[in-house]
Amino acid sequence: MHIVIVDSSRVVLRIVAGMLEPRGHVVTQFTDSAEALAYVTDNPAVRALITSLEVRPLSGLELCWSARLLAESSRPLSIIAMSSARNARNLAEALDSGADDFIDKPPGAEELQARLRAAERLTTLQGDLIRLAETDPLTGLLNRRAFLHRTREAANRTGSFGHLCAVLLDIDHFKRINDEHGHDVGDAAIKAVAGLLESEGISGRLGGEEFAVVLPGQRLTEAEAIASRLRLKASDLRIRSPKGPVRLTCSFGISEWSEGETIDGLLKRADIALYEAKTTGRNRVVS
Ligand code: GH3
Ligand code: MG
Ligand code: MG
Ligand code: MG
Repeated sequence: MHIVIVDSSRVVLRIVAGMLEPRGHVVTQFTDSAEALAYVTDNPAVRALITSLEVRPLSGLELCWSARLLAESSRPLSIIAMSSARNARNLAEALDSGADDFIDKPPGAEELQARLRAAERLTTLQGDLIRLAETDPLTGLLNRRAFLHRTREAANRTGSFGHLCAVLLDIDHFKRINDEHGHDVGDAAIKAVAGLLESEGISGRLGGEEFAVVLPGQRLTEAEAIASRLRLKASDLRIRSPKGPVRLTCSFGISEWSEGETIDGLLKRADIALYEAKTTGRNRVVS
């Protein structure tokens, strides 16, 4: 596990790290609690935060609370408070501030390792549940809800001066593929198109054979270039079927976000563009 430990004393940090590193854990040490929070925020691979209650500039309780907010935004993270003054009040305050567990400072090696094994069981389960809740099982892309959530987060980060575009795409005459080749070949077609999108921005399956890609940091012309490339790649696909390779095309609609617009509004405009692509002949990109 990647573990962050926070204490005002380098000696304590070294002692705790010395209990964890030989067990294969990756340990990052901080004496400054604000720096620790920034690091945990920026590094999603961190699975456990062990913080002394006696730290600065954020108090240990404040750090627990901020870390709890991270953990609640779909992030598997175990928070363990540590204090040399272990009493019922400290313990209750730490747990009420978002800590999952409480240990003595300095902890006993055996106890610390056992508590981390318990923490690891929970964060692994939490990670599995988050993945299940966010993923479309057929394609492995984000499902609609997770896609919208990530897109809103990206728009919040983009602010007034940044760019962000949405691309909606839909397989053309998909019903024919299902009708002529069966549902399994239809599913394979959906997976193949999804495979083209995996590496592009924030990509999700909105439903059926309709997908969306949100491209943070991209202007309209860049999004158009990406969609044109995807359009060609889709028309190059050959889906295996008992009757021989099946070909398909996709239609694309693009919109560019401007600050103040809702994500629903942005996607609605991309959908109108997609509709135009469908009604003007399909296998095209409209923005
Ligand atoms: P258009 O070019 O206008 O998009 O035509 P279309 O035939 O693709 O039209 P439409 O979007 O209405 O058809 C979608 C079909 O996709 C209807 C539904 O039966 C099928 N479908 C939805 N989800 C799945 C799925 O998970 N697997 C398969 N095989 N088919 C699905
Ligand atoms: Mg349709
Ligand atoms: Mg379709
Ligand atoms: Mg459709």
